[in-house]
Amino acid sequence: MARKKIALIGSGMIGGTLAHLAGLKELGDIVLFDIADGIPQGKGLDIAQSSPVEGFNASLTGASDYAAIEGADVCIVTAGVARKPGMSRDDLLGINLKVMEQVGAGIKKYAPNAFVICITNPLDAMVWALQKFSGLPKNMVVGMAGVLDSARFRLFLSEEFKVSVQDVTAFVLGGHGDTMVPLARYSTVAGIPLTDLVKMGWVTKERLEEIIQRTRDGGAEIVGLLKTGSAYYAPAASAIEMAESYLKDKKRVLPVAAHLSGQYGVKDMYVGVPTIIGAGGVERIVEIDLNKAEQEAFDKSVAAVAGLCEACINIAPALK
Ligand code: A3D
Repeated sequence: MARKKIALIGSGMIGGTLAHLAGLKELGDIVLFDIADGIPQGKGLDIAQSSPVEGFNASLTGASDYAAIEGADVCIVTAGVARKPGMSRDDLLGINLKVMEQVGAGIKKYAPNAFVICITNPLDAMVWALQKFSGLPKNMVVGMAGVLDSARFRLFLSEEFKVSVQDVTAFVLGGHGDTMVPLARYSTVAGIPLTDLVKMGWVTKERLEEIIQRTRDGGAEIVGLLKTGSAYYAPAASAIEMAESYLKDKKRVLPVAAHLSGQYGVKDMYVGVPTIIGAGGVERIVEIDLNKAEQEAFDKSVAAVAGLCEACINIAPALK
């Protein structure tokens, strides 16, 4: 069987890390793409030169022409700019929306059968626009955010409880970051819900709230430390987990920004929900009952995403 082909559109900090991880895990041959000519070629060559040492088999090439992504099985999109001081969220949205238009056209032309994972921010709006610009089936275009948000939550919980990260599961819904909705009664330590752990005296409600807030602010905490950029190791690892579930038909249950067509009462928007990712892309959206407080938090999150989509439509009316 021929190797799978993975196209990384955007070869910056996350793109380079994705290439390294995809190589180490032998997910397939890797094409790095970027408009900054030389960067994808240089990173590809550098990582390829690590393959004899690490002992993995994968070809890594770099390109600044979309023809190079032809026939890709997976495309992971990080192209765009990050917010710089003095730049409003709308400024960023306008710039990255144009990038999504170009990327969408490239994928439509050269990789129409790919499973597409968008990481570019503002995530929930960019993945929505990318699906429309590319015209790919909605179950084949997703956004990465929930895996990262829940990984951050799991890490902080494991540190709090002094248990292995492997025994902590977290359930998050909603938009990325600020409006993320962690569901304590579905997040567990070895199957014991956080709500029970509060009753058992493992953690107070107030301390749990602090951990949740740190998770929401997880991206900003890293930007504050790095000063010149945002997180890239954990975002890349999260997207690779999603790509692997698709490529190996693992049917992992993962929180992703998925297209909703009525689920959770939401129509034609991308919002973070639990999904099953397998060879059919998003094979199922897992719908759970929300209590009043959870529903309110989810509605607030959906309203924030809707606001971003409206802003996109104002810039590019064709998205309507
Ligand atoms: P960075 O290192 O700046 O890489 C972005 C790359 O995109 C650069 O190499 C650019 O040259 C390239 N690029 C710009 N415009 C285009 C274009 N039109 N076509 C092709 N390539 C282009 O950023 P990064 O890798 O650190 O982050 C990438 C994106 O991910 C940003 O939008 C971040 O805000 C976002 N991000 C999202 C999360 C989520 O959890 C959703 C987490 C971390 C970062």
